[in-house]
Amino acid sequence: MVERIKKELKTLRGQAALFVGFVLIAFFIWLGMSPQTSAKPIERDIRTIHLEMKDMSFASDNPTIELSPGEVVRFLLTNLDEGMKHEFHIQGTNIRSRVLTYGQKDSVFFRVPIHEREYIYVCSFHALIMQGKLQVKNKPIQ
Ligand SMILES: [Cu+2]
Repeated sequence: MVERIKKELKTLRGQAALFVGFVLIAFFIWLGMSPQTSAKPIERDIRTIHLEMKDMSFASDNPTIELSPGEVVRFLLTNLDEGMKHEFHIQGTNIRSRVLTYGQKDSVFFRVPIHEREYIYVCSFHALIMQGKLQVKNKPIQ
């Protein structure tokens, strides 16, 4: 086996293969080490809140979600309700997702204000049953 590889390496084809191998390894090392663009650290700091729309609800029970004053959150919405259209809107703001059909996703970003308060999020089409609370609260220092 080793002999065969040695022989192979003496041929032009073998050397070309070796070269391609090195280039690939160098490329993956470069991918891992490449400096991050300025957008990446910011993106990483944003908390993502995934809300699946299913059975005419957000995440089964329209959860009350606590937000910290001043944070930026991303709501990731996925419509898993076959045959139903849903959307996501935070009342009293202009935060609104696209209208999603079954299987579609959308993200909206929300810069949480610095004051404690409560918001209601809804699907405007089914606001009576698809609504939950966002509570902007200072967390007690632990
Ligand atoms: Cu809906």
